[in-house]
Amino acid sequence: MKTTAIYLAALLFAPLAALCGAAETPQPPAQSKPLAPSQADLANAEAYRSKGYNVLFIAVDDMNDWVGCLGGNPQALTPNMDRFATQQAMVMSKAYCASTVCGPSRSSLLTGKRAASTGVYGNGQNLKNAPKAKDVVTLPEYFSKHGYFTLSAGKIFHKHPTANGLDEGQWAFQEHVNPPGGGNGGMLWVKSPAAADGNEKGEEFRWGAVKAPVEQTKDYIASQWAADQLKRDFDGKPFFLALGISKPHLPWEVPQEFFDLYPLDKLKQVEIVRDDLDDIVGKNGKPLFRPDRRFEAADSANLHLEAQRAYLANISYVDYCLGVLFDALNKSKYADNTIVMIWGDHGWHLSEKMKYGKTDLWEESNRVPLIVSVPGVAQPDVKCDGVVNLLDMYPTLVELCGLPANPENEGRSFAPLLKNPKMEWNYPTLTTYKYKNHSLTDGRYRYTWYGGADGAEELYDHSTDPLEHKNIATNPESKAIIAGFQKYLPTHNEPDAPSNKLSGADKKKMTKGGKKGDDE
Ligand SMILES: [Ca+2]
Ligand SMILES: [Ca+2]
Repeated sequence: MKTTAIYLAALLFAPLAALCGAAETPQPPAQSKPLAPSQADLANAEAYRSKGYNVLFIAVDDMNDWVGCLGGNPQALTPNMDRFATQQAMVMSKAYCASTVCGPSRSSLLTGKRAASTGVYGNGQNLKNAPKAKDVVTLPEYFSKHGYFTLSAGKIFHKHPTANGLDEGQWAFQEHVNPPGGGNGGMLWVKSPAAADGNEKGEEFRWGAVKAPVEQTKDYIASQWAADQLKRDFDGKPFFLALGISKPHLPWEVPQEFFDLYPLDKLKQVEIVRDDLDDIVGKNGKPLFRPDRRFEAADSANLHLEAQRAYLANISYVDYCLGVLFDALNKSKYADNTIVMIWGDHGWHLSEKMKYGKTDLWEESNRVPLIVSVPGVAQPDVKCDGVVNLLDMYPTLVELCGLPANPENEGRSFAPLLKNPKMEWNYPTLTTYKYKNHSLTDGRYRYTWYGGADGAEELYDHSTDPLEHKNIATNPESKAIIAGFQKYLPTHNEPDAPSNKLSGADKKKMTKGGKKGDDE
């Protein structure tokens, strides 16, 4: 295994140009290569399918598009994911989450149902308490039911406290582990704009360098655990192996060497457009949004650049951990018949729209990384512009693995796109945040309707305004475009599912056990 030092040295040689201003721009797929798989590829795919593909399902918590091959921030150093995309995988460059926070995003993609169908809209709603979700066969259970061996480590389902301890979706897998070890070993330094601002409420908005070497940190250990599973036989069954990576979720605490990849004096800050929120108004003409408290704290402490560097450092850390798994997969007997799906559960704002966080229905919160390897089917080194949703992963995996379609699935299999990334694919996709607030994109426009508020609207044209600065919803010529989108809004909006409720005694029991649910 490579040592961190060798890895970092390699990192620093090649992509330093990116840090010095020669920004890497995403390259279009090489035109000399055929974009559809050949007949031989398809025949191979059939052979694999008859054996049963394995599935490696990798969730990265709060990772937005600041990944080299996604182009969200050209300064991001992610050589392992980039190499994986170049050599083995297709990048779905217009992939969106079904909801913009962990809980409902994951509940949706794992049940295969929209938030508007289950009423699971927030992190405090366990799908097991939702009348419309509790009996749905989730993605891993469906694979288990059809002959797969299913196992997981880390956060796949959102975590919820219950009277019987922490529910982390362990019931959905034949094996679920939290690999032992994995801590910070104390902190070398920490920084928090909230503290600088005297704003204690923003306390969780912090970053710093941990003392532990990378090999002793949580995500490295989890990746190594997943790598080790690839030496197993699973009783001759195909496997569905799910790995949940915990960073770049706050707090942004990783070893110092990942911060060192981004010298502050070379780094470019995201441009802040101070009047960006002024054109998003309710029916009463008043602004719907104001700068969030994390933004205000970073702004008054002048820590935007350091915050953005910390997020980049965390993404490079994640990339390093995933490298361990990619190496192990390529050396394993499963290299040629394993589907890999790497996905982030929602996006993240880093000062855009004067916000640090997720939740709102803009491109930065809605767009997610989705990198897919299907040996023999999905041509590597291709960026596919078809609009897809994380909700679509369930039916896609079912189709690719040759399982019977699940009629309960509300997503659409994008297996055809993986086979032919240039095919016509005109399906606007939906992202929901809380009851009745929906956003749709068709790859050119984003339309958002705040039905949970007073019906305020936003419309952006990405062909001229990719950063969504100019809301054109009230322009007369937008009427027809908006009417076109409205056809795709859910016709049913399920009321909120019950919130997690614990008695005082239960809470005590949970605290004693040192385990609680995840707020974010
Ligand atoms: Ca998340
Ligand atoms: Ca604006």
